[in-house]
Amino acid sequence: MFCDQCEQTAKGVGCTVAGVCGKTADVALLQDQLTYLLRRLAPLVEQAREKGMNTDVYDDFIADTLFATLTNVNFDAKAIEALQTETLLHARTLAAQLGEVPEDLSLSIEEYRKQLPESVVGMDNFSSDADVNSAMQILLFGLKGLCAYKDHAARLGQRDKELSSFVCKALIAGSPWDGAVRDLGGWLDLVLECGRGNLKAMELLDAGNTGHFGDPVPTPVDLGHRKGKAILISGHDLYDLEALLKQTEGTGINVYTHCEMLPAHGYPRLKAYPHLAGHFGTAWQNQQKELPDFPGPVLFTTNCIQNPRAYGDKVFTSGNVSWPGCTHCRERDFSAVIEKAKAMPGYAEDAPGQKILTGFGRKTMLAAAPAVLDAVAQGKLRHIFLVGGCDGAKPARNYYTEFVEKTPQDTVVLTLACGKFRFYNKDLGKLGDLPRLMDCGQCNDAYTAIQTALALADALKCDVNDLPLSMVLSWYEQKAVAILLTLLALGVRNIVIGPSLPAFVSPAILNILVEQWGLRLMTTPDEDMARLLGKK
Ligand code: FSO
Ligand code: SF4
Repeated sequence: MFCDQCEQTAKGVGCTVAGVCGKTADVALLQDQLTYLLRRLAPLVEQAREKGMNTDVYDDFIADTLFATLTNVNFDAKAIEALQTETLLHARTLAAQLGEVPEDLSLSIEEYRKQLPESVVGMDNFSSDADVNSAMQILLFGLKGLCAYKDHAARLGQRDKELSSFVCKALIAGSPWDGAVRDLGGWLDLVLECGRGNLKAMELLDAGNTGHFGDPVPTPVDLGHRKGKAILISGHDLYDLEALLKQTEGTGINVYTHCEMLPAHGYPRLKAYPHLAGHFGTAWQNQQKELPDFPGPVLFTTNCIQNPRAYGDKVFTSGNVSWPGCTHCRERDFSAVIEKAKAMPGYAEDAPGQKILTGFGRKTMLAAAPAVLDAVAQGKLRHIFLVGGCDGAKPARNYYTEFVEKTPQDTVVLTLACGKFRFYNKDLGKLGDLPRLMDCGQCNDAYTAIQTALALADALKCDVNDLPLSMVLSWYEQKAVAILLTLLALGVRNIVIGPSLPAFVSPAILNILVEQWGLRLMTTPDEDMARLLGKK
């Protein structure tokens, strides 16, 4: 196997024996084959689109299936094999509808696998040019992140033809079905197009989430618990959470959020359920330590799942997530989770805990923009930091805790995604009426931060890079890659990233990112803070 798609890749180079994440070599190969099969399907979908056929089913399938290859999503060989078979069947059906009978599509899935080229493995040898290869990897990993958001948006009824067409175009690029010849510049153009596409995907998801669940409002969330049976829900799928809340209504079971589900508490339609009781635990990488203490079942709706070795019997999955041996819930039927909750002890006593705030969504942030501008004009607000992104296991990520702790009193911190768990329960106080720490939501809510920054720049009639605003980002998996590409495509400069640089970025491409975008690897909180505040 060869996989270098996430930040914890072995030795900072690539996982070759087994994934640090727990992915086996068998599953890694099946996922690479699946990506190849999606590349095979993509040109057929494009042809169908050009002929005016409705391709929604295939477009949704592609995004959903590529999502299954993201880090910490699907570890189940059987589930990936089933997706391979489905992809081949889709390609066969579509080819027939288009009046084609390509030889390869008449093969069985077992025969198809046997005739695949060696370069299928890990995308590490798609091109002999190291920089082109790097750009191809950046494109694929950014595309995976984009597809995760596109998939969530489609579940909420939000689709965009142009975006679906880009996904196919990006899958075809560099595949045997690609007629184009590109130099490095051509590949980098596609990479930036992926960033723009991801902005669209996040916009669709924002429209889907706010259209269905209402606009998030600042909401206190209890880190304690209530007496009674309990279910913990993790991942990013708010639609699954709503279904679980409906199905547990009147049962006496309380529902608690975990990790990236925390911002769900800010959505009016979700917080209206009185049994959405609170939040349990911190970021994904602590789950093996924390989840055994939860007295009920745990439902994973998206990444990040880890090997539930000591508590697999109480772990349930939905959507794209799968772990061998854990019960998978289909069609949002969570009756198995509910039965498990009834059989488990739950909490014996009420134990209210610390209250933290979430829900600083797009509308709330945009409504606060005049107050922010006023505070800037009066010299009361010196700087805005966006400190967000993914959390992870590396001790170097303490940087983010320290950075936030060291932000001066005349600055505010916006945050999003699971990286916030490094400091989410810190009381940073207030600046005027504004809390100094504002949680804008999940990783996809980078859209909120972007819209807020653009609105501030618009009001001040300046470039977004001239705002007193800095982005200090942490990355782990492919959604973070997609968000970074979006920021680069928008021309956002001087972003600080950490804890380490992606293994799949070649020195020459890194040089371009540094020269043209001023991208920097984090140093120390003190040094970066001083530089970002213009003191150095
Ligand atoms: Fe985190 Fe995992 Fe949301 Fe990621 S839980 S690491 S960027 O999946 O998506 O922030
Ligand atoms: Fe390794 Fe990350 Fe790939 Fe898992 S997803 S195999 S940890 S590079």
